[in-house]
Amino acid sequence: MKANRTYAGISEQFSKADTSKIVLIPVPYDGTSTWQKGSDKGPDAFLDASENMELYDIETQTEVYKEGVYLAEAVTENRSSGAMVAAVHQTTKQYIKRNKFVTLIGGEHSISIGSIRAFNECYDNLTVLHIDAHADLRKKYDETPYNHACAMYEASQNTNLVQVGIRSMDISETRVMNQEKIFFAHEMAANEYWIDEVIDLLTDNVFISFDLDAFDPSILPSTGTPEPGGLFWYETLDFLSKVFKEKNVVGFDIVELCPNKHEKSSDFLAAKLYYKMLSYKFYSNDNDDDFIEDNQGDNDSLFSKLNKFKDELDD
Ligand SMILES: [Mn+2]
Repeated sequence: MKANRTYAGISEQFSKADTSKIVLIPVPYDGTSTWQKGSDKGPDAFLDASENMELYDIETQTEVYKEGVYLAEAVTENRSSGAMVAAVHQTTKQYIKRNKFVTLIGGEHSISIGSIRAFNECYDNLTVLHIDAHADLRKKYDETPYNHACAMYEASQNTNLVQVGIRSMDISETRVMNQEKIFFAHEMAANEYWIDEVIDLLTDNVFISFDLDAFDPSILPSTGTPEPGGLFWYETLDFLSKVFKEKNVVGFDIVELCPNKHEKSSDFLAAKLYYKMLSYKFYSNDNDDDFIEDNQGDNDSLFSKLNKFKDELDD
């Protein structure tokens, strides 16, 4: 990555580590993908596109970058997928403890094993809202539990995993999936209430793991394993804005951008998706500031697991 680079080219004033409310961790990892390689180039393409994006969000009438976005040093550990997951876990947890809103850009989906592990250790009763074409529920693949095809297995065992947009899986994964908490794309296409039904299954604390191949390949072709029949832009934004409004989204990752130098619109969509998610987060937060602050004290509820870091946070 270029030296002194900032997210979206924002000025130093809004990108300092200590004052930024938001941290963006790039994880340019592509060790286990099985078909098209190249998601290791995702973070750079995402950042390039972000630099060419308008920073006023029309819908919320906000400029969320003014909350501060710190571009963390990329996690480049790639000696093995297990070592990468451990490094992502450690880095993510370090920034959660500093009370940042932590976001990650991949890289392939196995990075989420590390980010989800960190959030699950820090927040009570965590929901992982998994938006993807693929179920990613294999316990092992190619002799490792840290393959991208296994990205959600751990979450299926120890979080409230809710899966949305799924349209590709192996029969073995049907034994792991929770039928009540999986929204298949073909059913969503015929169910106008799917958004409300998903939200009803979420606990208060939600981590979103967004695999870009959830989108229809007609609007996002540059991904490792494109699958027909995916989500479109406005229904996705409608869904996300409601999740951010009704739940405490504690962080998110966006993965599987596999850039193609002849097709930049996918990079731009990823960049815009990220910015929309931040805009929704801080728009809803600003509207409930008192609520959030009240809960950060000795109260339990949303931030209770964070209390164990209280001494470190007070430093
Ligand atoms: Mn996928």
